Amino acid sequence: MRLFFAYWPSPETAARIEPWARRAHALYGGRMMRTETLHMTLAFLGPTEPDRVRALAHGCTGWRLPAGAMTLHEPGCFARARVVWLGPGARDPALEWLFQANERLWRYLAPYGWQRQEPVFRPHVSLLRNAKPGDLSQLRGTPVSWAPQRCILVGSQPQASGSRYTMLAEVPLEP
Ligand code: 2AM
Repeated sequence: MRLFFAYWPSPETAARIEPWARRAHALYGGRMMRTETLHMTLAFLGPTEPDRVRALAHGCTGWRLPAGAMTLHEPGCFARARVVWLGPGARDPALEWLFQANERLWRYLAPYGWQRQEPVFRPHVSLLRNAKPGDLSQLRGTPVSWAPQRCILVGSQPQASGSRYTMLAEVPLEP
């Protein structure tokens, strides 16, 4: 099973992101993320053996991650991966807590044998997969305010219709 940690939106927040996904789908095609699977990955760990999954699912419940607020309003894409996403603006102020959460998570992970894989953290919520991203300035919508309340350790199993996600554990957030 592949593992990742992600901030998981409430159903209400996910419902406010969903219109962005619909509009993106009309513009760029591909496969829309289902509303209940929308998330912001903080750390992707990749394929992991069951023993390590169990140890991590137990250990991470004793961690603490920063909490804060952001506004999702800037569309972006990973053209080669054919992903279209929505993120906080790259230059938005007051996002330090989010980058600190990412840093702290990788520090917690080091004793478990994981090192940061991507050099740069690009906070985003994927909207489409297998898309053909075009002019992103056409993708507009209502900004979505989001103060994440949950950080989840997720197991992902690839399937023909898209990955199946299992929530394995929850990392407490700072009050
Ligand atoms: P993405 O949405 O930008 O594709 C589960 O696959 C989650 O982990 C997704 O949110 C995905 O980001 C993220 N992820 C980060 N790096 C990944 C990688 N190398 N392979 C698969 N997923 C990755």
